[in-house]
Amino acid sequence: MKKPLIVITPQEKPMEKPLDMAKYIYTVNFNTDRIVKRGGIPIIPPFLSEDDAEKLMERCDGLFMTGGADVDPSRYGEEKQPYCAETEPDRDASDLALMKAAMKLKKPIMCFCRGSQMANVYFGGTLYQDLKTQLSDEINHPDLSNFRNETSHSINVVKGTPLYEMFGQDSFGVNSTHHQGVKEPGKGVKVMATAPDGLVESWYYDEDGRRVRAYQWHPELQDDNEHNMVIIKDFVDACRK
Ligand SMILES: [Mn+2]
Repeated sequence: MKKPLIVITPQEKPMEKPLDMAKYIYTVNFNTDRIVKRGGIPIIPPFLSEDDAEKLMERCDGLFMTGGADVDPSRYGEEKQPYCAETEPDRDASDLALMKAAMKLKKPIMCFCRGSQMANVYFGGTLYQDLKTQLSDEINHPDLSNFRNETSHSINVVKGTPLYEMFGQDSFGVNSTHHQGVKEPGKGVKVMATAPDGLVESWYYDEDGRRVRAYQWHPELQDDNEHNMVIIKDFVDACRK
């Protein structure tokens, strides 16, 4: 069976504090491990120019847009507010270059957390810079109490979407470690699931043979969970085609 080569978007390396470095390695290991377990071969490049992003994507089979820092609000035409956290402009540029290349070359794309936000911005959408300030505090989306691996809140799945077809369930639980989220969906972005406060928790894009699946939670951190195993396998299988 073909083993797809999957590009994982890199994070900025926080070299200043040992704890940040430990967190960085921890996150990288989770992302690569899940791809290996579902039958793919992960590749983490450094930040890339548009030209090199396209040359790399030509040789690979799919793109995994990972979690991380806040997207710079200038990318969606807003001023950065005090409640927006630290941004990584170099990472935004590299992520967008890889996204553009994968879209052009029609390679499947899977997005988790920040990846889902970045991809929505790619399609011209906007983000909440802080959910508690701008949407509601009904749900504790930035739930850091559970070490990322337990269910934080439920989601309502939209019938007729790929996520509904995957499980045939109206609702299930997800983890939640984000303080930002999709405000206005971009062009072609279709909502697959929402949180009880109405926030978009999952969306997809299927046009002209292009395939994007986006999830606001962290399936890679809750890998023994029946839903998350299938979500990652679904992507790796799509990259194999
Ligand atoms: Mn959430």
